[in-house]
Amino acid sequence: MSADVVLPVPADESPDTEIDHIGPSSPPTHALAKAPVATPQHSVDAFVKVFLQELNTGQGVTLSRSTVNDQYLALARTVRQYLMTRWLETSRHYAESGSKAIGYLSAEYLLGRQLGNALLATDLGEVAEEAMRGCGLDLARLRAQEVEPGLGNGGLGRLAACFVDSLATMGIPCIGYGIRYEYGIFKQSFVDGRQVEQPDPWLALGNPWEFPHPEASVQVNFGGHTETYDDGGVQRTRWVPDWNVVGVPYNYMVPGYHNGKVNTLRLWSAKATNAFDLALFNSGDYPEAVRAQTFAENITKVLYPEDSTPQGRELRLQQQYFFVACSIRDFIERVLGPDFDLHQLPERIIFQLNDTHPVIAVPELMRILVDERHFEWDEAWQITKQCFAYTCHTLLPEALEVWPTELLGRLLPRHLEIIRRINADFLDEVRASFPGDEQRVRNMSIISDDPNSSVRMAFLATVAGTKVNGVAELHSQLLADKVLHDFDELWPEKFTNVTNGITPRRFICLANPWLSELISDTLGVGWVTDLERLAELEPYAQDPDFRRAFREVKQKAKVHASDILRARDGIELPPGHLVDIMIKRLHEYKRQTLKLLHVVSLYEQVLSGEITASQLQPRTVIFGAKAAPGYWMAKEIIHLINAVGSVINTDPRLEGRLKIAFPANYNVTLAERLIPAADLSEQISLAGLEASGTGNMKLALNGALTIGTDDGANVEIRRLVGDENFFLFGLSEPEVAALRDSGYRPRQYYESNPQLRAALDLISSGIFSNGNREAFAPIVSSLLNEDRFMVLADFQSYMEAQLRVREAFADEEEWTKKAILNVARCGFFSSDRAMGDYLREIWHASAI
Ligand code: 26V
Repeated sequence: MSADVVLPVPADESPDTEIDHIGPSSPPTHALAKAPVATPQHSVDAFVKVFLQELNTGQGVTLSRSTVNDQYLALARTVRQYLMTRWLETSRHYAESGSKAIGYLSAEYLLGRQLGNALLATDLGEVAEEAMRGCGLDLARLRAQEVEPGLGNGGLGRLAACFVDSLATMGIPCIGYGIRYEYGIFKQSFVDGRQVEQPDPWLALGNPWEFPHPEASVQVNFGGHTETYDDGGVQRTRWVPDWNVVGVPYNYMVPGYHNGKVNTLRLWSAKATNAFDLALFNSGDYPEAVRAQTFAENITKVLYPEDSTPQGRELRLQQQYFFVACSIRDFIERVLGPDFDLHQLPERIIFQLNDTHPVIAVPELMRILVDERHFEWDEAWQITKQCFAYTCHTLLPEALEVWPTELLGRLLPRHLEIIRRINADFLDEVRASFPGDEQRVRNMSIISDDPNSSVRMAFLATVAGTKVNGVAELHSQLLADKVLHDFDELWPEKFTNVTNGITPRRFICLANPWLSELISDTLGVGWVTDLERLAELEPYAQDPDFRRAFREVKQKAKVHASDILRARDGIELPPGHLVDIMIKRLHEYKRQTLKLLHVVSLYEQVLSGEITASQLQPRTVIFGAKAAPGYWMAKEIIHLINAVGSVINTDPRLEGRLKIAFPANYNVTLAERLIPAADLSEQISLAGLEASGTGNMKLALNGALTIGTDDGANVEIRRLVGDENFFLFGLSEPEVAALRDSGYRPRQYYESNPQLRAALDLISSGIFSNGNREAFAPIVSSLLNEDRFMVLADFQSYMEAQLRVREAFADEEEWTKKAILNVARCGFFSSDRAMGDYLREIWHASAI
């Protein structure tokens, strides 16, 4: 890899640093190390010195006049300096080794805050804390100033962030490629209980973690037509585009944990090209020139929500092509260099396609090889096939991307031609393997004709990828058996599973310092990079002292979460409550309504006198969820959760024993605060629909017990932690399929289950809507009439499982044992393990 990733070099002459407000430990006057790229020493004095220098020369302020934002920026730049040398060295080392790299192509990275992670990776937490104290500042306050980069929607984006963290920690050469959205996932607030979206201008206060490299910009073309020409007797095709933009790379550091390695995340930002502006400007149409510029820069303006509107779709395809075109060009021409022989490309790179979003990279590489580098088609295809692997992250049919050929052909005419040829060759292969089976040929065609001609991106990825993987065992099996069944029959060896994982650095060390300390005191520190070592905690489940310590950890986390919720949302977490957490995107298949029906039913049972309030296990149910702005039903469900919350939270008949807390704007930072406080983890999707889930892993690793269906990675969690430490309920995937086939009639459940009927009737009664009986009718009627996700079918089983939870929680010692065993048995869910699986099974690469 070229050493183009590092820019600033700490000054070797220290400027005048100011020394007011520093307290007892004034910075010494000795200068920084004289080497041009030096790592400052790990001493408090040295740290303070660099910090003040950054404040003075970076922000242009003195400490006494600085704002919290100035202080945060200076601190971030200080920590950054400690990573610089390592970044340079890592890049140089990778480049010199000539080894195979991973190009992780992802339209989303949900990174979370950077400062804490950088301090953790460099082991500078205590130094920074003391240094800030010495300056009269509070590290926690400065950390809170950071706006997290919310460049993702949910699990898929967070997974990408966990994966690049693990690869850096394992010393694997990887560049994460993606999009530098100017606005990330919207900010959510509630007005009268309804979701309101505001833009997320995360860059507004400055971003100390990025390094723009305009000199490494890449031109990206769009539109126009193709033409053939004669090249000394060889017929070739060229693309004659009619507009273009420039992609500017912004590099981000991805620090490995305590290993001196820093990998690169390279996010692309779109800018108008000069030529583009000039042509219009010269035509005398200035407003049009400005409009054109805005148009170009719109490409990376905003992150798309999961279910974008048709108007947004064209822009989304532009985003996809934009970032993969930049990334492939960058890797081939800047990382490998212009003289590299592309016959050897598969020895140097494997591009992992994070879902179908980057799949247009496949025809782009073919175009480069065939049209620009004049490879024979077959040879180009042999190379291309080895350079890609595809991860599928869903089973929902509506989430499998297709692009109308009309749109694709208009935006990327040459790519559509290439896709057609790939498809034609592929269908010949299908015909050869299954002679006479034209129905199969139609079913497998990358280009479908029903109802309109469109390109099925998952099929293209499957045809091109060396491997296709799902993200948990059940998901991978359903992919091979159902969604991509025909492909599995043709190429069974292509299909594999890699169960997701999460990084223990962010989701245990950073999020839960109390648990981390207990584990490290018990086992030593090795578990952070070898999470299976948590198994050594298992015997401690029998140790009453350890159990007490474990409960104290949970208690501290609850107090901390409670402080955060009070300050952030004015929410009180009553002490002594079971903390029951459901945090994930709002989607009908995830069934937040089922959780809500449980709460409403308990309320109804108290109102009707079936139980007394004193029989309730004191419990606070915490929801965290954003709904896609265009997903009407999801937004109605948010409204209902808030409406139920505002009634039950203030009804004295419940004696404060049942509460709903729904903090707005759930994001990675809030997840880090809530997860350690959880007693119960809600993983209640309809079986067969949650590809994996990763919140389930984070919660279990922080000592929450799961109530869940046999879905996604819950299956593996339950197998590992044991039936007795997991609250299973609900239909299994085959049962769901059978019920669907036999004709599911939700109303029957309503009619035959008095508790369910009473809960739904209570919602319809208007009690949660000031007497308005119509307010939530669409939700109730969708449950009664369609219930696509079988909430009513699973209600009874869920209620029974919740009774088992209640009973188990009443026995504090037994509950603690179960919680400890969850932690001890979930080491498998480290993203380090997941990366190991990818490296062995898919990438055939290793640490260097
Ligand atoms: C996409 C769409 C698009 C259109 C309509 C609604 C809809 C709903 C869901 C999606 C899912 C996008 C892909 C995704 O985020 N999948 C998640 O990936 C996680 C990481 O593998 C995994 O843990 C989650 O189970 C899976 O939902």
